[in-house]
Amino acid sequence: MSRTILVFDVDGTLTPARQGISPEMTAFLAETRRKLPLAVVGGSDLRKITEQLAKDHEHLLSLFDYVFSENGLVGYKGTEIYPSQTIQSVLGEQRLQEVINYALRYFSELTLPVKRGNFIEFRKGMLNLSPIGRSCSQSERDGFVAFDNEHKIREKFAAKLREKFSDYGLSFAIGGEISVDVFPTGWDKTYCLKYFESDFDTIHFFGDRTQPGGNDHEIFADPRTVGHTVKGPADTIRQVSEVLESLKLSQ
Ligand code: M1P
Repeated sequence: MSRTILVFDVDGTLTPARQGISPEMTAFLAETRRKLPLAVVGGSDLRKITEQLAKDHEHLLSLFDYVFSENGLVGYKGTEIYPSQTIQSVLGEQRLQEVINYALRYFSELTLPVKRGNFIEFRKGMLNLSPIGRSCSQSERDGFVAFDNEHKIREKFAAKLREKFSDYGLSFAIGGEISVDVFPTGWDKTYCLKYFESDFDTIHFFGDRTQPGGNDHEIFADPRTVGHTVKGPADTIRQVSEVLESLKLSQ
């Protein structure tokens, strides 16, 4: 049998956006892992992914063969951590500040139903820019999602960023619901593939934001993967079950 691995996005794939995993999904993954190795690759930082999928860091690492946060900039094989890089080391402080200052200016001119705090989250391999602010409540988040669907706040913002910083070697991806991720081009989710591509003949990837501009697009479209677009956790279970059946691995 060929060596196959299943790789999962987090938000909208294993869990509802920014929410916890269900007991049903946890049990399904455990059962699936008895048949095939599993990896997870989220756009969020490790703290958020841990909160969503597990009791704590050690528990998270025990659930998957590979765990990647920030698209793979922070990665583990079992409990072994891979070396990582930083966005500031690649972009340089001056350019980094230009992007930050532009985003803050742009946000200062937006009027939204509500604005809260933590507009810029500085991570190891990316900036996460949120017009409403990451400290909004769940109901404020839901309100922003509806407003953004109607007024395309993030699409317009990401388009401006792409235009303004076209020669900075940066990518601007709409991953979740209230923010835009900014990272050096190539530091999308394909970044994690280098750690295990040579160990597997077939890499199935499951994600919800697979359209161009979404943060699952590059890994979904990559020739090294078989991409699956899912509509949410229940659809993930359905599509994984189909893959297991096709491999004659279902019960
Ligand atoms: O995993 C998808 C995204 O999750 C969060 O998005 P938001 O808070 O906008 O719903 C962020 O952590 C983002 O970086 C990530 O891509």
